[in-house]
Amino acid sequence: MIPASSDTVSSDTAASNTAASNTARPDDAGPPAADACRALDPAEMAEKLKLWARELGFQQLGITDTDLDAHEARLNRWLEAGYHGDMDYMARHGTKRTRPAELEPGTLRIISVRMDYLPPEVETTRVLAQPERAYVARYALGRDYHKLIRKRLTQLAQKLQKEIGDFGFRAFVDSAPVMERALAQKAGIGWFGKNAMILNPKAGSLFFLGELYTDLPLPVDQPFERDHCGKCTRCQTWCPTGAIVDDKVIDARRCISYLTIEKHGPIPLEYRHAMGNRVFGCDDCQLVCPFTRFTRATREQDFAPRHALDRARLVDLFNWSEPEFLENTQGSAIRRLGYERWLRNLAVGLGNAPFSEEIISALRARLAWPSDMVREHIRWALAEQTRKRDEHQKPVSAPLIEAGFEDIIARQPA
Ligand code: B12
Ligand code: SF4
Ligand code: SF4
Repeated sequence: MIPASSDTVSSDTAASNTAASNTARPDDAGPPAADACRALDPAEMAEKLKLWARELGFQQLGITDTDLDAHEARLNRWLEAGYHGDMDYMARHGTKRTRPAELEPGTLRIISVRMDYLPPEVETTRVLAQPERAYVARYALGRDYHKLIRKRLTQLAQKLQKEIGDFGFRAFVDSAPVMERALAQKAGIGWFGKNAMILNPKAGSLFFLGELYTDLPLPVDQPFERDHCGKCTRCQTWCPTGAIVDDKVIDARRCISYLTIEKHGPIPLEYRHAMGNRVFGCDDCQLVCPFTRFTRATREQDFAPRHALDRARLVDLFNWSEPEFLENTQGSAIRRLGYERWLRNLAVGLGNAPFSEEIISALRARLAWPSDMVREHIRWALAEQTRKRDEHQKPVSAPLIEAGFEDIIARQPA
């Protein structure tokens, strides 16, 4: 295992999260793990890891090898189709993403973990149905997950080191060229849904994934082979922007998550109405999924909503000054968006909200904002608002609820 280096940075949302924990094997540390005489045999190590993972707040742990050949071909097709849009980091790392030992020399096994994130009592479809409120993807309501999960993964590896001595490992969450979903499926965590999410039949898909790359010759788990989607196509037919272009294939350029979090320039006009009140990420293809009803609430305090982000009014968030934005999003994944794109996204939400004088005043108050991009989105929103005023405001529609999708109020973990 090598120390963290800059080439592991993949996403612009990862800048502060790339320094994965690393216990490098010193040159004189003796024979590699595979040959060492250990206090536990590999099967016992795997058993202990599963037990400790639970104690550390993970809901699942699986182990797999480094063979991602089938996924390399799929990733290449996805990139060739241009589905990554402006996410250059997805194409930047050559074969490091699909060949784990090229990213971390010596890697033999990957330990994949799942951590559920929906806080208890947090509403989902009910907020989507109130177009004057902001919908923030439920993974981003609390503190940024990267640090928390990486720390727990490191603790997990260190626990094993205490028992068996030194070995090489490196922890990853989201921010490096790692095929997290493919590894999770191979490690038995869940199957690839038509919405491209990893789903578990007992837990849905509202969870994060994380990995430990290691040089330990651990026994591998069975891949999750069964596809539970069957004939269901709810996610595909529901996706507001038609981003699920094929079974398990997302054209990111159409995905609201990409448009609101990853995209830097203006949001294309064709998607603005479909965005509704989704101002940071999108959960629709999970909310309509029948397996989401099995979601269990997280116990992690870090994931609890901050600043009422689970039910805030769009106009209140739009009125945050830049210092307020920086203060209120400290330690949150939202902060990396930056204030300009925050205003951009909220302006779209306000344009989609029912007519209100308060909204018109808030938008007008920012018409002189220095960024061309923000001003253009504000002008669009004002035009939408005045059109609605002139049309005598149509009744507000609550499509998800009208279509019979109930809110998931996650239950406490068993
Ligand atoms: C880039 C990225 C995005 C992009 C592109 C999404 C995408 N589908 O690729 C955007 C910004 C749109 C995005 C959105 C979201 N993301 Co994202 N994202 C990533 C990231 C950084 C890379 C994903 C990637 O490699 N894409 C490349 C494509 C080619 O891979 P793929 O979509 O997984 O495609 C695979 C399938 O198509 C599969 N496949 C195709 N055909 C077949 C056939 C068979 C038989 C099989 C088995 C497989 C298979 O093979 C492909 C290659 O493995 C990962 C973190 C990471 N480093 O892995 C997080 C990650 C995938 N994202 C995550 C989350 C939570 C989200 C959002 C829910 C956030 C939100 N609420 O807004 C949405 C969901 C959108 C969606 N439905 O995918 C989680 C997913 C957790 C889970 N349970 O699956 C991850 C793993 C981050 C994490 N550490 O938790 N994301
Ligand atoms: S996250 Fe939203 S926009 Fe993206 S694929 Fe899922 S439903 Fe469609
Ligand atoms: S909504 Fe249906 S098709 Fe989509 S992931 Fe869930 S089960 Fe599969």
